[in-house]
Amino acid sequence: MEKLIITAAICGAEVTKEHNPAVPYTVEEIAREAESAYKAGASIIHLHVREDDGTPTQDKERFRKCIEAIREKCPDVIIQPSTGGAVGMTDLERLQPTELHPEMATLDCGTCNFGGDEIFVNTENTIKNFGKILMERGVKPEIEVFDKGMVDYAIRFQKQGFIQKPMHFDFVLGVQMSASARDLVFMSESIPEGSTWTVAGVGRHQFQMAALAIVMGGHVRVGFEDNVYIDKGVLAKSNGELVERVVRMAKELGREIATPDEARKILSLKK
Ligand code: KMH
Ligand code: ZN
Repeated sequence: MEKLIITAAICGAEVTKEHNPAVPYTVEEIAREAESAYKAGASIIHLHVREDDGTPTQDKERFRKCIEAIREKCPDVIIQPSTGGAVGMTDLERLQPTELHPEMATLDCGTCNFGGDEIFVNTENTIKNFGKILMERGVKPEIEVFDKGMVDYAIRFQKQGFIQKPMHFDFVLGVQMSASARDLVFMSESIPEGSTWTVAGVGRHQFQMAALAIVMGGHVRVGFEDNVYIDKGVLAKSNGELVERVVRMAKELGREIATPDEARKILSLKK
Protein backbone atom coordinates (compact mmCIF):
# COMPACT_ATOMS: atom_id res chain seq x y z
CA MET A 1 0.00 0.00 0.00
CA GLU A 2 1.30 3.50 -0.75
CA LYS A 3 2.34 5.70 2.13
CA LEU A 4 -0.32 7.66 3.99
CA ILE A 5 -0.79 11.35 3.25
CA ILE A 6 -2.09 13.28 6.24
CA THR A 7 -3.74 16.62 5.55
CA ALA A 8 -4.24 19.02 8.45
CA ALA A 9 -7.19 21.38 8.11
CA ILE A 10 -5.89 23.64 10.84
CA CYS A 11 -8.33 26.52 10.93
CA GLY A 12 -11.48 26.34 8.79
CA ALA A 13 -13.88 29.23 8.46
CA GLU A 14 -16.66 28.31 10.85
CA VAL A 15 -14.95 26.98 13.98
CA THR A 16 -14.04 29.57 16.64
CA LYS A 17 -12.05 30.00 19.83
CA GLU A 18 -15.35 29.51 21.67
CA HIS A 19 -15.29 25.92 20.35
CA ASN A 20 -11.61 25.47 21.20
CA PRO A 21 -9.27 28.28 22.36
CA ALA A 22 -6.45 26.77 20.26
CA VAL A 23 -8.26 27.57 16.99
CA PRO A 24 -5.84 29.93 15.19
CA TYR A 25 -6.79 33.43 13.96
CA THR A 26 -3.61 35.53 13.76
CA VAL A 27 -0.76 34.90 11.32
CA GLU A 28 1.41 33.70 14.23
CA GLU A 29 -1.27 31.36 15.52
CA ILE A 30 -1.85 29.93 12.05
CA ALA A 31 1.89 29.32 11.62
CA ARG A 32 2.04 27.73 15.10
CA GLU A 33 -0.80 25.31 14.30
CA ALA A 34 0.66 24.46 10.88
CA GLU A 35 4.01 23.71 12.51
CA SER A 36 2.45 21.48 15.16
CA ALA A 37 0.67 19.45 12.46
CA TYR A 38 3.73 19.29 10.20
CA LYS A 39 6.03 18.19 13.00
CA ALA A 40 3.55 15.48 13.92
CA GLY A 41 3.49 14.11 10.33
CA ALA A 42 1.13 16.15 8.16
CA SER A 43 2.39 16.69 4.62
CA ILE A 44 -0.45 18.98 3.47
CA ILE A 45 -1.87 22.03 5.24
CA HIS A 46 -5.42 22.82 4.08
CA LEU A 47 -5.55 26.53 4.71
CA HIS A 48 -8.26 29.03 5.55
CA VAL A 49 -7.21 32.36 7.00
CA ARG A 50 -8.81 34.85 9.37
CA GLU A 51 -8.58 38.47 10.42
CA ASP A 52 -7.06 38.88 13.88
CA ASP A 53 -10.58 38.93 15.39
CA GLY A 54 -11.41 35.56 13.80
CA THR A 55 -13.46 36.83 10.84
CA PRO A 56 -12.88 34.50 7.88
CA THR A 57 -11.28 36.19 4.86
CA GLN A 58 -10.03 35.12 1.44
CA ASP A 59 -7.87 38.23 1.14
CA LYS A 60 -4.87 37.49 -1.05
CA GLU A 61 -2.45 39.51 1.08
CA ARG A 62 -3.57 37.78 4.27
CA PHE A 63 -3.00 34.43 2.54
CA ARG A 64 0.42 35.60 1.36
CA LYS A 65 1.42 36.54 4.92
CA CYS A 66 0.17 33.26 6.38
CA ILE A 67 1.84 31.19 3.66
CA GLU A 68 5.15 32.99 4.24
CA ALA A 69 4.88 32.43 8.00
CA ILE A 70 4.07 28.74 7.48
CA ARG A 71 6.94 28.35 4.99
CA GLU A 72 9.42 29.64 7.59
CA LYS A 73 8.45 26.89 10.00
CA CYS A 74 7.55 24.11 7.53
CA PRO A 75 9.81 24.65 4.51
CA ASP A 76 8.65 21.71 2.38
CA VAL A 77 5.01 21.28 3.41
CA ILE A 78 2.32 21.36 0.69
CA ILE A 79 0.03 24.33 1.24
CA GLN A 80 -3.52 23.94 -0.04
CA PRO A 81 -5.57 27.13 0.25
CA SER A 82 -9.35 26.84 0.36
CA THR A 83 -11.39 28.27 -2.49
CA GLY A 84 -14.52 27.45 -0.50
CA GLY A 85 -13.89 30.25 1.96
CA ALA A 86 -16.92 30.84 4.15
CA VAL A 87 -20.62 30.52 3.33
CA GLY A 88 -21.88 33.65 1.55
CA MET A 89 -18.59 34.80 -0.01
CA THR A 90 -18.59 35.68 -3.72
CA ASP A 91 -16.73 33.59 -6.28
CA LEU A 92 -14.23 36.40 -6.88
CA GLU A 93 -13.48 36.66 -3.16
CA ARG A 94 -13.06 32.91 -2.90
CA LEU A 95 -10.64 32.65 -5.82
CA GLN A 96 -8.11 35.19 -4.50
CA PRO A 97 -5.55 32.77 -2.98
CA THR A 98 -5.17 30.99 -6.34
CA GLU A 99 -3.50 34.17 -7.65
CA LEU A 100 -0.55 33.15 -5.47
CA HIS A 101 -0.15 29.97 -7.57
CA PRO A 102 -0.13 27.46 -4.70
CA GLU A 103 0.61 23.81 -5.49
CA MET A 104 -2.95 22.80 -4.63
CA ALA A 105 -6.30 24.39 -3.78
CA THR A 106 -9.76 23.02 -3.12
CA LEU A 107 -12.48 22.73 -5.77
CA ASP A 108 -15.92 22.25 -4.24
CA CYS A 109 -18.05 20.26 -6.66
CA GLY A 110 -21.61 21.02 -5.61
CA THR A 111 -24.02 22.94 -3.42
CA CYS A 112 -24.82 21.58 0.01
CA ASN A 113 -26.58 22.26 3.27
CA PHE A 114 -24.22 23.62 5.89
CA GLY A 115 -26.33 23.50 9.05
CA GLY A 116 -29.28 25.66 10.12
CA ASP A 117 -30.23 27.93 7.22
CA GLU A 118 -26.71 27.99 5.76
CA ILE A 119 -26.22 26.85 2.17
CA PHE A 120 -22.74 26.49 0.64
CA VAL A 121 -23.40 27.46 -2.97
CA ASN A 122 -21.43 26.03 -5.90
CA THR A 123 -23.40 26.29 -9.13
CA GLU A 124 -22.34 24.41 -12.24
CA ASN A 125 -20.89 27.61 -13.70
CA THR A 126 -18.96 28.29 -10.50
CA ILE A 127 -17.42 24.83 -10.53
CA LYS A 128 -16.48 25.03 -14.21
CA ASN A 129 -15.03 28.51 -13.81
CA PHE A 130 -13.02 27.54 -10.72
CA GLY A 131 -11.78 24.38 -12.49
CA LYS A 132 -10.65 26.39 -15.52
CA ILE A 133 -8.89 29.02 -13.41
CA LEU A 134 -7.09 26.39 -11.31
CA MET A 135 -5.89 24.71 -14.51
CA GLU A 136 -4.70 28.01 -16.01
CA ARG A 137 -2.83 28.84 -12.81
CA GLY A 138 -1.20 25.41 -12.59
CA VAL A 139 -2.92 24.57 -9.30
CA LYS A 140 -3.89 20.93 -8.62
CA PRO A 141 -7.45 20.74 -7.28
CA GLU A 142 -8.42 18.74 -4.26
CA ILE A 143 -11.99 17.96 -5.28
CA GLU A 144 -14.19 18.45 -2.22
CA VAL A 145 -17.26 16.23 -2.36
CA PHE A 146 -19.94 16.23 0.29
CA ASP A 147 -22.04 13.54 -1.38
CA LYS A 148 -21.97 11.09 -4.29
CA GLY A 149 -23.65 13.50 -6.74
CA MET A 150 -20.62 15.76 -6.41
CA VAL A 151 -18.34 12.90 -7.50
CA ASP A 152 -20.50 12.56 -10.61
CA TYR A 153 -20.26 16.31 -11.27
CA ALA A 154 -16.47 16.14 -11.01
CA ILE A 155 -16.33 13.22 -13.48
CA ARG A 156 -18.61 15.08 -15.90
CA PHE A 157 -16.57 18.28 -15.67
CA GLN A 158 -13.33 16.33 -16.14
CA LYS A 159 -14.76 14.89 -19.36
CA GLN A 160 -15.71 18.42 -20.45
CA GLY A 161 -12.13 19.64 -19.88
CA PHE A 162 -12.53 21.65 -16.68
CA ILE A 163 -10.54 19.25 -14.47
CA GLN A 164 -7.46 17.22 -15.36
CA LYS A 165 -6.67 13.62 -14.48
CA PRO A 166 -5.43 12.16 -12.21
CA MET A 167 -8.08 13.54 -9.90
CA HIS A 168 -7.68 13.80 -6.13
CA PHE A 169 -10.87 13.72 -4.04
CA ASP A 170 -11.64 14.67 -0.46
CA PHE A 171 -14.76 12.90 0.81
CA VAL A 172 -16.21 15.19 3.47
CA LEU A 173 -18.48 12.88 5.42
CA GLY A 174 -20.76 13.86 8.27
CA VAL A 175 -21.94 17.25 6.94
CA GLN A 176 -24.56 16.35 4.33
CA MET A 177 -23.80 12.69 3.62
CA SER A 178 -23.48 10.46 6.66
CA ALA A 179 -20.15 9.00 7.74
CA SER A 180 -20.25 5.22 7.80
CA ALA A 181 -18.05 2.44 6.46
CA ARG A 182 -20.67 1.72 3.79
CA ASP A 183 -20.68 5.37 2.66
CA LEU A 184 -16.89 5.50 2.47
CA VAL A 185 -16.68 2.28 0.44
CA PHE A 186 -19.40 3.59 -1.89
CA MET A 187 -17.54 6.88 -2.42
CA SER A 188 -14.12 5.30 -2.90
CA GLU A 189 -15.54 2.87 -5.47
CA SER A 190 -17.27 5.70 -7.37
CA ILE A 191 -14.17 7.61 -8.47
CA PRO A 192 -12.25 6.93 -11.70
CA GLU A 193 -9.37 4.47 -11.68
CA GLY A 194 -6.06 6.20 -11.06
CA SER A 195 -7.65 8.81 -8.76
CA THR A 196 -6.51 9.30 -5.18
CA TRP A 197 -8.74 10.09 -2.21
CA THR A 198 -8.66 11.33 1.32
CA VAL A 199 -11.46 11.40 3.88
CA ALA A 200 -12.48 14.14 6.27
CA GLY A 201 -14.76 12.68 8.89
CA VAL A 202 -16.53 15.59 10.56
CA GLY A 203 -16.98 15.80 14.32
CA ARG A 204 -17.06 12.51 16.19
CA HIS A 205 -16.50 10.61 12.95
CA GLN A 206 -12.96 11.94 12.46
CA PHE A 207 -10.89 9.06 13.80
CA GLN A 208 -13.30 6.33 12.70
CA MET A 209 -13.09 7.53 9.10
CA ALA A 210 -9.30 7.87 9.48
CA ALA A 211 -9.02 4.23 10.61
CA LEU A 212 -11.05 3.06 7.62
CA ALA A 213 -8.97 5.11 5.17
CA ILE A 214 -5.74 3.76 6.64
CA VAL A 215 -6.77 0.16 6.01
CA MET A 216 -8.52 0.87 2.68
CA GLY A 217 -5.49 2.55 1.11
CA GLY A 218 -6.95 6.06 1.10
CA HIS A 219 -5.54 9.13 2.83
CA VAL A 220 -6.64 11.08 5.88
CA ARG A 221 -7.61 14.64 6.74
CA VAL A 222 -7.89 15.78 10.35
CA GLY A 223 -7.83 19.17 12.03
CA PHE A 224 -9.84 21.80 13.85
CA GLU A 225 -11.82 22.66 10.71
CA ASP A 226 -13.56 19.30 11.03
CA ASN A 227 -13.22 18.40 14.72
CA VAL A 228 -11.88 20.10 17.85
CA TYR A 229 -11.89 17.08 20.20
CA ILE A 230 -9.17 14.52 20.82
CA ASP A 231 -11.56 12.33 22.82
CA LYS A 232 -15.23 12.60 23.73
CA GLY A 233 -15.59 15.87 25.66
CA VAL A 234 -11.81 16.49 25.68
CA LEU A 235 -10.57 19.39 23.55
CA ALA A 236 -7.47 18.79 21.44
CA LYS A 237 -4.55 20.97 22.55
CA SER A 238 -3.39 21.51 18.99
CA ASN A 239 -3.81 20.28 15.45
CA GLY A 240 -0.59 18.40 16.06
CA GLU A 241 -2.29 16.30 18.71
CA LEU A 242 -4.93 15.20 16.17
CA VAL A 243 -2.26 14.36 13.59
CA GLU A 244 -0.22 12.44 16.20
CA ARG A 245 -3.23 10.19 16.86
CA VAL A 246 -3.50 9.34 13.14
CA VAL A 247 0.24 8.64 12.95
CA ARG A 248 -0.07 6.26 15.90
CA MET A 249 -3.07 4.52 14.35
CA ALA A 250 -1.23 4.14 11.02
CA LYS A 251 1.79 2.70 12.77
CA GLU A 252 -0.32 0.14 14.60
CA LEU A 253 -1.95 -0.82 11.30
CA GLY A 254 1.32 -1.05 9.38
CA ARG A 255 0.97 2.00 7.13
CA GLU A 256 3.94 4.35 6.75
CA ILE A 257 3.51 8.13 6.66
CA ALA A 258 4.35 10.09 3.50
CA THR A 259 6.73 13.03 3.65
CA PRO A 260 5.68 16.12 1.67
CA ASP A 261 7.85 15.05 -1.28
CA GLU A 262 6.42 11.54 -1.20
CA ALA A 263 2.94 13.09 -1.12
CA ARG A 264 3.88 15.18 -4.19
CA LYS A 265 4.73 12.00 -6.08
CA ILE A 266 1.56 10.19 -4.99
CA LEU A 267 -0.58 13.18 -6.05
CA SER A 268 1.37 13.84 -9.27
CA LEU A 269 2.09 17.42 -8.25
CA LYS A 270 4.25 19.26 -10.72
CA LYS A 271 6.41 21.31 -8.34
N1 KMH B 1 -16.08 26.67 4.80
C1 KMH B 1 -16.91 26.01 3.84
C2 KMH B 1 -18.04 26.91 3.43
C3 KMH B 1 -13.22 24.25 1.24
O1 KMH B 1 -12.33 24.58 2.02
O2 KMH B 1 -13.06 24.24 0.01
C4 KMH B 1 -16.17 25.56 2.64
C5 KMH B 1 -15.01 24.70 2.88
C6 KMH B 1 -14.57 23.86 1.74
O3 KMH B 1 -14.39 24.68 3.92
ZN1 ZN C 1 -11.92 24.06 4.08
